[in-house]
Amino acid sequence: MKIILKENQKIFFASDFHLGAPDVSSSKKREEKIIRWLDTIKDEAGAIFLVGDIFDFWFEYDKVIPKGFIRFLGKIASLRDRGIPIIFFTGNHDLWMNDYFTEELDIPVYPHPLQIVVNRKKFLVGHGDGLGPGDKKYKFLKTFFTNKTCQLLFKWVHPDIGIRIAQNWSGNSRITNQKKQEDFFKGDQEWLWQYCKHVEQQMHFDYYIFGHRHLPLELPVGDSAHYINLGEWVSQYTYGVFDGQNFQLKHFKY
Ligand SMILES: [Mn+2]
Repeated sequence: MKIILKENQKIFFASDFHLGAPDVSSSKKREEKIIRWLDTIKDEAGAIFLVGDIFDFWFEYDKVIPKGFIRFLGKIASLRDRGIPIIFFTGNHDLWMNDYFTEELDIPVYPHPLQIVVNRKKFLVGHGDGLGPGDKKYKFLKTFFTNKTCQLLFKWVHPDIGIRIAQNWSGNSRITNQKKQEDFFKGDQEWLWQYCKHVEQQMHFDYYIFGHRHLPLELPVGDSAHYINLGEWVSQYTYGVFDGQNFQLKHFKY
């Protein structure tokens, strides 16, 4: 993908909104905050990348999508209709996004990292789940989650039951993650940082941009590359901005 930014245009990146979690009222406040953020960036946005785990759970049946998030969906629909390119990535919580966003909103959804050239800088962008060494339990589970037969079986469970089961599961995995304290910086053992260093040996990117870790990070990869982690919007409200020259991680405060 190639993007040429006009003067004063910027590219924005955010991930891990986890809309729907942990309950309706806190998700709604977060949704309002995300909408305020989108309103502040819309006039200078040359493109908006939403880099996975936007929904705490998402599943597309043939004729049904999950209830909720209607203001967020309306906002991205209106930004897209104004001509702003919006690019979605699936995360480990919403990996069952299918073609609904593409058909209804003209928003492509990528299940894997994407190479992007913006002006003269090279980016590798993705959610980041399952990349690098480690995370063996998740990689094992992902083979079931992405299995066509498993998905078909799930689709035939009534949505009221299927979605309730999935939401319980999704809530549990986040809670156990907190217990396991996955959300602290592991230094040299950071899987995604290791992954970036590995890729950089074969092919150069200026910026590696991932979510998934829920930690806002800006780390060097070799001499001239950077690994950025976008953090999350449950408590930190961090996002990335690229102005054609430089990349910055920012906190949204309003
Ligand atoms: Mn997440």
